[in-house]
Amino acid sequence: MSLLRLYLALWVVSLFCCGASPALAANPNSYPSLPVLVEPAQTEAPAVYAARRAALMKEMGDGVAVIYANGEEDGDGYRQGSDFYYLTGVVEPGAALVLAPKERTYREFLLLPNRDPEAERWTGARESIGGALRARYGFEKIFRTDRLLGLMLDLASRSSTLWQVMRPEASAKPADLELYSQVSSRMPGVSVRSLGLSLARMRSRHSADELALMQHAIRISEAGFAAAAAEIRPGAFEGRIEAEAERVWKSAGARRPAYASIVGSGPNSTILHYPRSERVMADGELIVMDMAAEFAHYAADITRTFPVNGHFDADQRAIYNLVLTAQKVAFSLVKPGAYMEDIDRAARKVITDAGYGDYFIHGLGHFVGLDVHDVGAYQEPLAAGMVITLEPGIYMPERNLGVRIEDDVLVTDKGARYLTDGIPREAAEVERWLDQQTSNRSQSGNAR
Ligand SMILES: [Mn+2]
Repeated sequence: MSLLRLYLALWVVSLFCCGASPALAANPNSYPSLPVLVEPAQTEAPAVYAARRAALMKEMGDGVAVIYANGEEDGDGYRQGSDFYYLTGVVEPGAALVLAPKERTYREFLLLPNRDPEAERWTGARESIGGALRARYGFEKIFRTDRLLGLMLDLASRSSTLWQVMRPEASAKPADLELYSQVSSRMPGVSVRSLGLSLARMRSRHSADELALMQHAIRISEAGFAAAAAEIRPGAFEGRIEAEAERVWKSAGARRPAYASIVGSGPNSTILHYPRSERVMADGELIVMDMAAEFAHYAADITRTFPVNGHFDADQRAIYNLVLTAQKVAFSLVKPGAYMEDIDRAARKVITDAGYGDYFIHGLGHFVGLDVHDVGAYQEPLAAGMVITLEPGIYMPERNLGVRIEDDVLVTDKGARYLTDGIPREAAEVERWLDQQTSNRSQSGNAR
């Protein structure tokens, strides 16, 4: 725990000393202090998750809910499902959470898969159920998952509403509904009801500690951009830009990129999710970099578009400024009570009025949080504590010219604030900053 904090402190200090990003150094107030994190999973204190479970149980009122862990393996290991993680902080695969607010004494149950000593030789030892594990996870009742159906039947016999809390997926029958139909096939009279957007609404309104983690994810992402920018030049390989950024994030404690990095130069700048990063960039082109880190489970989401040779030509500058203007108009509208739809429409109007409406082919933005495309009530008014992206873009394949500018914006009590204020957006500042990153590289003797 203390080691991690020491590490983070050293990292922040090193950032100031090396002048990697003057914008950051000029703005020390933008470093909220991080919550105490529990290594190695980088979770918060058990009480934080207990309070979230209590809030959700208040919404339920009665009945029973199961929330499955629902995580996925990717190249960087197991990533816990965000609903389950938000409510437990537990990062083990195969787990489930059961909530039963009407019970007299024990209202929440954590279920973990059986131990498997042979598998644990390969993937690491798991703890036995006991006092130590209960204290660490903040649950008085921890069972094995083979007891799940029996537990559900017992709880539902006293309070017969089964709540669907997790957002249903389009692709398959959700695991919770599958379990609920097993319960109802054994026990007549139970009903399944949806809590709708309750958990999504909770997740989208971030606490101060969550915002500190997201701000940190953004700061290390920005440091990655600074390192990557020093490598941008005619003849450079797209993959080198991606590798530099990811190296910096991982060195700073990020487990993984928040999403597959998109680094596209020239014609690739017009491909929204260009996945390959294998082209050699040329003089006179633009490079779009949509890449950011995940830190302690929280995502950042940042896109910058830079000129490969360090200077925008007149055409590029005009398109760039148009996209930037659309983003500024959008930002000016972000405040509690505003609707995403209206902000999208206003930004789109800027681009459409200039004659480029057909080249802005995606939505303006989305919530960011535990997931990069986070849950939230998109049709409801914005509220303080929410973080959204503003990412207008223009993509013209016939001119090999794509521009996207994406920032993460916090809805505050009165308006909004850019959380991603560590990398410049104005074209002239971008050019100066690129020049600075390149000379930092030569001075530090890293030129290769
Ligand atoms: Mn985005």
